[in-house]
Amino acid sequence: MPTYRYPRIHASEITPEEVWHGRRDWIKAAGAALTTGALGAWPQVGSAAGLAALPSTPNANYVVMDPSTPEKDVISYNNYYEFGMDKGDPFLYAKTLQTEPWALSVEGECAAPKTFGMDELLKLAPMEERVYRMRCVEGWSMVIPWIGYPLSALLKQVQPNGRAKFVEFVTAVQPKNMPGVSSRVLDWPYKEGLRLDEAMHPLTLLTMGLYGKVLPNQNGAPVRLVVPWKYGFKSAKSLVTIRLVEKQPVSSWGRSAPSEYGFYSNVNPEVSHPRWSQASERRIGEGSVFSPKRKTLMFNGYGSEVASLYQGMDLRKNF
Ligand SMILES: Nc1nc2c(c(=O)[nH]1)N[C@H]1C(S)=C(S)[C@@H](COP(=O)(O)O)O[C@H]1N2
Ligand SMILES: [Mo]
Repeated sequence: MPTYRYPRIHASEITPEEVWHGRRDWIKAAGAALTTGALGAWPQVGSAAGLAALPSTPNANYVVMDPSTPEKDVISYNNYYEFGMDKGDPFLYAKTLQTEPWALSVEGECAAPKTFGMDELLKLAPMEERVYRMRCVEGWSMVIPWIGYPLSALLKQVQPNGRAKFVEFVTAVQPKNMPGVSSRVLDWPYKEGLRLDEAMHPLTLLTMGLYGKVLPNQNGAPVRLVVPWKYGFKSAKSLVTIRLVEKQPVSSWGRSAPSEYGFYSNVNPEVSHPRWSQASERRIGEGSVFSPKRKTLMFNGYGSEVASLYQGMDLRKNF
């Protein structure tokens, strides 16, 4: 098994820049292992071995009674179509994603548009650990300890103006590094959108880590969105542009199948996907495929926090 460089100091002593550069060292070490053919055991499923620690403070307001999904499942059962359509593809192929250098541009209807480097993003606001339930539109779910801070902290930096009503999220396209983008399953880049008030909601997390470490590539390194009351596809990975806009943006899934993937895509057990029910879910890592399913909760269990955003709206029409 190749030996990767681990940070040798305690996580709490690491500054954000050291975290970032630790990640780069790891990526270099991994690259060297690749070219020397020393990659027999790459990567160990079990934990995201070798990824730099990302210090954070647990936020006690965001905990889940159910146990967290084992790390090995969180990092090996993924949807990241840029790296293939099978759940195991991102784990196998996303190591080619180029995450250094990285820039995230926040632009559009705002007074102070700005491009942020990772060093800056890592210290923009206090890093929190938040355990969220995640529900994929395909009928499976996980409980994941994410690390990040509210997206609102970033959006406030650019001072949205009065015309900003929606937020568009655009993710990375690296044709040489992403075997999936040669396929026409989706229009690349993968895009998503939220209403401005959804984007500013305290639950909406700009996410840079999970399970105490920086994000594995397959989970959307180096920075992604996490919106826990919506189906998983709204949580766009590997963000490069966040654009404040006046009109409701069209998402990649909405463009490919508008009757199946609505703009809102709030988790709703009462509104079926046209091809399957959304009333229940299989929790990954729990029991077997024969285990009883769990009942899916309205707004994925976050109704007390987000239901007011949709007061008076017909959630069947606005699916
Ligand atoms: N860029 C990009 N982001 C994406 C996807 C994708 O294919 N490409 N898949 C989405 C879907 S369908 C889900 S369920 C979640 C899965 O996140 P995870 O693999 O970290 O659990 O990522 C979402 N973000
Ligand atoms: Mo999903």
